Amino acid sequence: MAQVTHNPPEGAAADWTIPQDWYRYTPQEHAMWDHLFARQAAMLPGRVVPEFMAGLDILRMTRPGIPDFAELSERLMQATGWQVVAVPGLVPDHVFFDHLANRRFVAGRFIRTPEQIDYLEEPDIFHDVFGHVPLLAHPVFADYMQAYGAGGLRASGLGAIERLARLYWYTVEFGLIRHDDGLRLFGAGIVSSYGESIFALDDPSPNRLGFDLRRLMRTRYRIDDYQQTYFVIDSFEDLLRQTAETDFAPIYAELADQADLDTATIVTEDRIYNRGTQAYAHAKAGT
Ligand code: HBI
Ligand code: FE
Repeated sequence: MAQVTHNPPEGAAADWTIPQDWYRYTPQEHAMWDHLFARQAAMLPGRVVPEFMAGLDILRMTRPGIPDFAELSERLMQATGWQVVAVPGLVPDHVFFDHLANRRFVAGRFIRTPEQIDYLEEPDIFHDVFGHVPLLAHPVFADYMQAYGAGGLRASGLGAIERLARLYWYTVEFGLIRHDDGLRLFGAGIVSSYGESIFALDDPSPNRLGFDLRRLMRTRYRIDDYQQTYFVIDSFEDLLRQTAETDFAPIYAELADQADLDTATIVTEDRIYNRGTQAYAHAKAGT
């Protein structure tokens, strides 16, 4: 991830928010959103957790064009007390955590260009809003996201941001979930990417391992390619139960002298849904 400075950029408020200026989007930018939306909406049913598709309906995101954050936030506020605010790009960790702890999801307002359609450095509005926002309409996941923000503010003081960032990465960004007879996608980094929505579920290459908080917090991740390991949660309720009530300080202390695990490693305690072939070569991945 690009490094962020610690003063809000020109034109941003002290909390790094900026106006979305929805009226300034061009027809080409709306068309880019519609293209990306149509591609994912056609391939996700049956692959993504059903609550994600329900969120698209609850928030009326199936309407064409880039969503107007004011309208989106009105519906989201009614559903779970969350709102979506625009920021220039990545914000400092403590700013990010503070927004989440106050049920404000920070989203980029720019959309990728045709040249960037399958890879871009920073999350754009399609990653942030299509990827992250639908599940914020789900009460349990909404509570988990707020608990994560509160946990982040606590972790900042404990020098445990790196461990906690792995929890976000392997659930909110790249999480899988058990469903009936199989696995389903829910991580925003996956569901906003055509290629990874297929790879994460169907490809024999990556490991798919049962969620284990301590083990996950020791596991490194890659930021510019498909994951070599995906973690599978049993349910959003279970994820919330394992994280919301838990003060992570003892866990950080317990992990302090345990070495990190590389992205593709499997350990004996792992619940293995798929032992990956790791055949996928490192390449610029789709977002
Ligand atoms: N800023 N805008 C934005 N979006 C993110 O997802 C984000 C961020 N800053 C920090 C961050 N994510 C992660 O490193 C946190 O888990 C710490
Ligand atoms: Fe994201």
